[in-house]
Amino acid sequence: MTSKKRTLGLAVAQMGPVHLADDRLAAVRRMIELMRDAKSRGAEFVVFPELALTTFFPRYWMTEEQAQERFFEKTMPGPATQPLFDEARALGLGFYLGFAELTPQGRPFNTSIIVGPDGSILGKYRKIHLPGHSDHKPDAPFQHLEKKFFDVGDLGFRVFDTQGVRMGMCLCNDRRWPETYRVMALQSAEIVVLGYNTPSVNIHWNEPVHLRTTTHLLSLQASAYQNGIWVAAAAKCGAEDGFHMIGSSAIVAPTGEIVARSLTEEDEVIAVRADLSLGEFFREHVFNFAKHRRPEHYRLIVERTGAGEPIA
Ligand code: ING
Repeated sequence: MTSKKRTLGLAVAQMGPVHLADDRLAAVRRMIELMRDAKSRGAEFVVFPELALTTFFPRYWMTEEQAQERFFEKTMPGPATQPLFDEARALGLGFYLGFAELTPQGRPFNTSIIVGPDGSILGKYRKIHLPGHSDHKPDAPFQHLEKKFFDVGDLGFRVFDTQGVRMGMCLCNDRRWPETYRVMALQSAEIVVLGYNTPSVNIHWNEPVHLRTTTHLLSLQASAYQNGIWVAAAAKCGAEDGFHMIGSSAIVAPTGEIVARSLTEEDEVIAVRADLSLGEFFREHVFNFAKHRRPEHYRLIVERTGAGEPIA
């Protein structure tokens, strides 16, 4: 049985370092160049990184007020980001963008949006799995203060219809948690897009550097296969003011295979024509949720937060 081919020109726009001295306009200018490059490769949708407009500021100790003043967006689009929306509309491109959001009520979130090819914001997501810590670790080589600077996301994991596909989104650490993708696959997601900023060095233990890339790709590949979805992940990477973050931006097919991967740790576009019917085969057979799942045996996943005693 062959499904009618449905495809989407899917690109990931990896970004190299954004330094403390770089302002949003410099980042947006780079992103506009990446959009044009993606368009020239047949892209219809482009994925940008997490916190794409600024340096990864959770690595620095400061007050919440200082962070919000310098690194958060009070409006989206705002004066600095409007040119990105204008360019996307001119090129007829949809896109995903990660940024730090300060709501009108003063709540801080690590946020991403999906924007349609007409420049309208179709969906918003606020990061749920916040890694790191909220206390100052003066002896650490750098901080990872996402639990200090951001509230836990309050919008859940949702799926949006855009450009003829069912698209879900998440952010960085979310990609390591299987629940993230399963909740969106249960909403019939066909593609999950995400951005990330992943330090090469683990401040908690001397984790071998290669493991960061291994676990990053493993998370994408396993989740794509186990949910019959495409996964597209965009890094902001390279050494930001000397603090290195991994690249390995990738587009993964529902087979779990990496079909495109970045070669550099700089601004770089990778692009594929994603065959959405590929996911249908896996969701129809191996991972036919309706036919094979048994939620009555999965209750612990929702009832327990941490690991506890074996059930009697
Ligand atoms: N960064 C890292 C990430 O999840 C991390 C933090 C790395 C946590 C490795 C655990 C292991 O890729 C962000 N921003 O979430």
